Amino acid sequence: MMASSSAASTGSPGGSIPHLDFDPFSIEFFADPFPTHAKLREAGPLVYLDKWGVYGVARYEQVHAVLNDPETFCSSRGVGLSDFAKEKPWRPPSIILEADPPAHTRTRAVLNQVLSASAMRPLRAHFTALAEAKVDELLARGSFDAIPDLAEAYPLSVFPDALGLKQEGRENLLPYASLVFNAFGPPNELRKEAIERSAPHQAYVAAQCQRENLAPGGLGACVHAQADAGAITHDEAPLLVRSLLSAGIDTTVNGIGAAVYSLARFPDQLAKLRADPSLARNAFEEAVRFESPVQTFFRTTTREVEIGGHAVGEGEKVLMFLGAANRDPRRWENPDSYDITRRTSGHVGYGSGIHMCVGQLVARLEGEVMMAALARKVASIEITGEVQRRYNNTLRGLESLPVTIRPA
Ligand code: 8QM
Repeated sequence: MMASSSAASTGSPGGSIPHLDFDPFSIEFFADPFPTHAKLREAGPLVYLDKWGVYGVARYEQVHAVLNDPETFCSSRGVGLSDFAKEKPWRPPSIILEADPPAHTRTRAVLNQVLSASAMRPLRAHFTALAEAKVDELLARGSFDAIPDLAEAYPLSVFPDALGLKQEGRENLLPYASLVFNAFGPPNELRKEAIERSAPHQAYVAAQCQRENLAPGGLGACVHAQADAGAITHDEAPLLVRSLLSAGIDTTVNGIGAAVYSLARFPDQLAKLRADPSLARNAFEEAVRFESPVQTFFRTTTREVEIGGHAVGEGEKVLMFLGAANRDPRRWENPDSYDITRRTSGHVGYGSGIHMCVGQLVARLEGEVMMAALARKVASIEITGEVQRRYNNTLRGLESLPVTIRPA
């Protein structure tokens, strides 16, 4: 990465804004983002990324501040690079993610209810049983690929059923999610190829959002029931179900993948978890901080604003490096160590403020029960082959993690 010193002066009190010319959506960066994250944080509280003509924040303080000022840093112009005020979105915008108050307040309230703590209670026993069954099955095999066979297989075994999806067509779920997260990025190969191939995945998702395709009693049906209750209109319900299909699977796949990869790399932490399985929930949370499966999001400025002592105009895109904030040494002690006993609260892996992950209780439930099953049943996780990374404009995770596990 190179930082040019020919930054244009803004005349703001902090001096000139550092201009950086690296591509935060390149394969080289995705392969090892951490040295560049450090340079981004050290360059200053605000940088300008020449490659895409956007501002960037990588320090915890500024990322947190941007996330918690939704009036100034709006979502309704898109949370990817594309500015919906200037470009047509690739799909009808999400009515929760890509919305601002007051519109957001109403849709958020609905998903808050559908995904509330009381909605989790009836799911817990089944999610636990399937996590235990998955670990038993994998122990019987001994050697397997922890990405398809665990990180993907487990969420796919619980979440689509919880939603009430029919069996047919579920192979579209991961490709659709991968598309959604690639589409937040710039018009690079990852985004263009994903959109080119997207028609069948979009058609599948659109159909599954309809009430007649959602099993009674499931989370999808609950969203439609909220329309009966008058909280949203009947045409909004399918779009909110679409949000669950967009954000509900690949995120937990990469969260669980991060947790298993972390336990495999840091056997002392697996030992701690085995000694005290009540650490399961925090072990998952720490993996979300440590790997930050959702690496970045944008906001768009609604007015002139100061960030880190620099003036930023209206209508500018600001890229938030959640993964860099989650390892900012200004905020975290030993940020680069995976420590399952750390106080993880305040990490921005689920965002912060009014848009903070509405599905976080589902994610934590899946993560916790899988970590608890591993804690109770598995003595060791050994990486036995080449670890391959999966590249996506927003998601950080692996394509392949060959492991051998031994029973406790
Ligand atoms: C990312 O479609 C949506 O509403 C939606 C899509 C992606 C996300 C969230 C919501 C943050 C997990």
